[in-house]
Amino acid sequence: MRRCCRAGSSWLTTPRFITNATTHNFHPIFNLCFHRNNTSSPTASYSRRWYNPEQSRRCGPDTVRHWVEGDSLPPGPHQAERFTVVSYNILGDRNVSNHGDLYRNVAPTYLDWDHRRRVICEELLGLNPDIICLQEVDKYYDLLNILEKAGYLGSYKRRTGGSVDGCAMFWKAEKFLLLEGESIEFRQYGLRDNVAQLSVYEMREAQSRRLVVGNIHVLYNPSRGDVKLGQIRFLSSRAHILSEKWGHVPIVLAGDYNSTPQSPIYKFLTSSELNLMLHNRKELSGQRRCHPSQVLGLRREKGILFVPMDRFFNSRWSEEEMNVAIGAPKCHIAMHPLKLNSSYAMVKGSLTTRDNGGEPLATSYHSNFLGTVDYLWYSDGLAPTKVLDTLPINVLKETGGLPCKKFGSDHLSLVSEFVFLEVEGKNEATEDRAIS
Ligand code: KL2
Repeated sequence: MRRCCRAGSSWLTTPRFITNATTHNFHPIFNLCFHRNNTSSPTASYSRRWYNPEQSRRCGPDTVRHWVEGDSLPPGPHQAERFTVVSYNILGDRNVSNHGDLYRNVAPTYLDWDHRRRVICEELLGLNPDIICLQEVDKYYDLLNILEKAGYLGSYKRRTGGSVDGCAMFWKAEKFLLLEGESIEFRQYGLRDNVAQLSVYEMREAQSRRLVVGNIHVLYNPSRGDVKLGQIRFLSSRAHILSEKWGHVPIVLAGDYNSTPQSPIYKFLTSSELNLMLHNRKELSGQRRCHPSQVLGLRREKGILFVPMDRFFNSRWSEEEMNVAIGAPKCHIAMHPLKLNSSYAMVKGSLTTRDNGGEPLATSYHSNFLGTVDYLWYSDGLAPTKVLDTLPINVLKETGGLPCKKFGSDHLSLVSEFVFLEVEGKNEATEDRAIS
């Protein structure tokens, strides 16, 4: 039985968080943990004609996120072997200016990097996670400066090409030792300028507990599902190789997959394979169905009569696109080697925040998109014990768009606690082989 977490839980910052949640006051937890003396609030004047101070005011008390606990596990040695992971697309500062039209409902103060950096770091430090996976990082050293004072080490991989942002991972030095780190430049495999990171960690207090963590920001282009599939396939395959190398260790894959829970790409992630002949290559990611006016029911889908024809004509795959998606010639089935579950889907939350499959209704909101693209995937050998629920659509709607006063990005952070499980057949010999 799953339940919403209330005061009295023993985990990390939870009791304070829940206490504050119930009093609808988000600030004290952050003040306790970070910038104790920083009481500053945004002071810029709101002069742009579209800014609605009423909307911004409402981005306050309602935007409380609640912890949801998963099925309780029988007591055992694994109780101590828990860790928390955050996946967070923090919205690159350069992307704010490059895609200004997406944030026309947002007060300029809330788009300002100094403000966003403060809010993002307060949130992260308040959560006190063991591993942080960020995407769209273009001010890595700003974040490292703050996070290393809180005991984190970090690694960064910038995208190739003209982009200035990339992926960053931070981990608690006192909790995890980095055994191996790898970064992936998808360009090297003809898969665009996106990047990903993979790290192998060992728990300092339980050295038999090792973990592979991946962090990816998948290509945005809604039409190029073939490239998205190729990138995800490649990341899974590298994660699998690292997992085998270090003794069949469990895997967490965090990131922004630029694909929705209703999409064929999501199905590919959960079922480990996808028959491409059954899908329109331009509709693999589901992104096109997430315009806020569609999601909020303000507008009917345009040209609905023509959709079937459109799908028919676009469903043909060229040999090259098949190759990009699958990585092997003359094959229609894309495959990846992992057995993955999504932590939010496995720890069901409030019906106001989740879809039928348990995924958040939205992890990202701006003028052109309201939906879910971020995930925390995990393999056998782990179980999610709690997740930080996202926000109901009506609450997001009231913000008028992200970022807002309390949330420093156009995405929400995803946060999950995991526990290591005993895996049948795991023995010392396997571990010894991995070390040698
Ligand atoms: O969807 V994102 O935002 O994960 O939140 O990933 C990309 C988009 C990010 C990096 O490429 O920049 C955003 N329209 C809207 N957003 C865009 C576009 C676009 N044409 N191009 C890039 N992004």
